[in-house]
Amino acid sequence: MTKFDVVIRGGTVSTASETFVADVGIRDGKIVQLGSTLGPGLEEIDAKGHFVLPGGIDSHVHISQPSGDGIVMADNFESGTRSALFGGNTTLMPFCLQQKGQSLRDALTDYHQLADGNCYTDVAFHLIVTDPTEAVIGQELPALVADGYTSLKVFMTYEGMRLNDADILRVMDTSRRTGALVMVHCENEDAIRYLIGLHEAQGNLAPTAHATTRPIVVEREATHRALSLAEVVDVPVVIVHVSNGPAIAEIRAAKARGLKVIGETCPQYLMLTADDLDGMDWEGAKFVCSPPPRDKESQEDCWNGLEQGVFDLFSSDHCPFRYDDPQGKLNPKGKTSFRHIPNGIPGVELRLPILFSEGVIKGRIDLPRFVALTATNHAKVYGLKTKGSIAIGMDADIAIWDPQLRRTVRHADLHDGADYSPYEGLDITGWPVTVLLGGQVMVREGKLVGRKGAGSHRARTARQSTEHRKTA
Ligand code: DUC
Ligand code: ZN
Ligand code: ZN
Repeated sequence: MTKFDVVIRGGTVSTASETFVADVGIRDGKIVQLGSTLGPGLEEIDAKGHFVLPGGIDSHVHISQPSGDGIVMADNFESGTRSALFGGNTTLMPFCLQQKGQSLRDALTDYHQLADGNCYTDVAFHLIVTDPTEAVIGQELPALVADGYTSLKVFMTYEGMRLNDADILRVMDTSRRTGALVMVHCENEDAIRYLIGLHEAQGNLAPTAHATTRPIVVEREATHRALSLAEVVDVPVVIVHVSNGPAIAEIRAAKARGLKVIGETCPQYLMLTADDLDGMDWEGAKFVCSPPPRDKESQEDCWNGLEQGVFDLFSSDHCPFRYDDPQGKLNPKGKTSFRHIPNGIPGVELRLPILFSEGVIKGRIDLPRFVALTATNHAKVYGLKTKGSIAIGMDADIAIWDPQLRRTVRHADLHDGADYSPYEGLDITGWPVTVLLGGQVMVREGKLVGRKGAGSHRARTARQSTEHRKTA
C-alpha cells in the first residue's frame, strides 16, 4: 500500500456539521482518507487529546495597503501571513486597493508584486473599488471576475474612498451581471463629518472622540441604505464588520424580506468597548478602528448574532499600525487630533484563539459553529472550493489545537509587525500548536518550520450571474 505523506493520528476532527475522532491521511497536499486505522505516513503527527480543525480562513484583512500621508501599515505579506499562521490560519483574503485614477489591473499588479513569493499562507485578493469609471465598470471588473478576483468592497465612508449611492448601484449592478460578490463598509460619511465639526469646534480632539463621531446611528443608517440598494439591484451583499444591535436588526429584517445578506463581525466588537479609546494620554489611539468598539450591550448583541446565525463570518479586519511610531498611530498630526489617527487594529493572530476561548470554552458556541464561522463559511461565501473543511479531496490546510493550553496575551509573543496588541493581558484557553498548509507542516509545536513562499494566490470561481428578477 502506498504510504501517506502525512498521517495526523487520533485527534478529534471537527467540520461545520460534526465532531468525531479520526486519523487524517494526506497525500500530494490533499486530504485523501479519514478513518480509524490508517496505514503509515512518511510523517506521523500524534493528535490525541487535540482538536484537528480546518485552517482558519480570514476573509477580511488589510496588508501593505497604501494609507496616505506618511502612514505605513505595520504588516507586509511576510509578517502578516506569518502572524496569521501562528494564529491557526492557512488562507487570508487581503484587500487590493484601487487608488483614484488607477486601473484595477495596475492595482493588482502592484499587490501581486508585494505578495508573490512572500506568503506563509495562501491568499486570495478582494478588490476595493474607489474609482468606478466606465472602463472599470464595463470592462475591467468583468474581466477580473473571469480571472478569479470575484469579490469587491465599497466604502460609504472615508473621503477619497467612499462611493455615492449612484456609484454603489453601478458597482452592484455589474456584480449581479458578473457573479461578483459586493462587500459594503456601512457608515454615513456626511453625518460623521458633521459630528467631527461639532467636536473640533469644542476642542474635543482626543482619541475617544473617534467613537463619539461615529455613533451607532451612522452605522445603522448606512447598513439600511446598503441593504436597500442591494434590494433594488437584486444582488447578494456582505455587510462587513458589524458592531451593534440596531445594525444587526437591519440585517435580520432584510433577510426576512428575502434578500441574500451575509453578515460579518470581528473580535473587537466582542472584546472591546468605546471606553478603551478613553485611555491615559493618547493610549486610546491603540483602539481606533471603524466602526468603533461600542458598549457591553452591543457586545452581547454581537454574540447573539454569532450564536443565532445572523452572522456567517467572523473575521479579524486586521489593519495594523504601530502605536509609538511617526508612521503609525502617533504620527505628528495624529498626536493633535483623533481625525488623523489611522483607523485599524491588529487581530489576525488572535481572531481564532479569542473566539475559541470566549466562545467554545465558555460554552457560547459549539465546535462545529466555530469551524463554520472561522473557515467553512468563508470558503463557501467567497468561492474557495477546495478549502475550509476536513473532508476527502480538500486541501490539507489543517490547524491542530491544544484545547487546554492557557496563555496570557503578550504582544512580545505575537508575530505581527505592530508594537502592541489591543488584547494585551487577556487570558486565553486553547491555542493552535501545529499548522499544515497543503500538507506541509508550517508550524510544529509552536515553532516556525515552513518557508516563506509556501503560500500562493488562489483564483476563485464566481457565483452564477443573474438577470434582474423584476425585469423578467
Ligand atoms: N476600518 C476600515 O474600514 N478598514 C480597516 C480598519 C478600520 O478600522
Ligand atoms: Zn471597512
Ligand atoms: Zn477592513
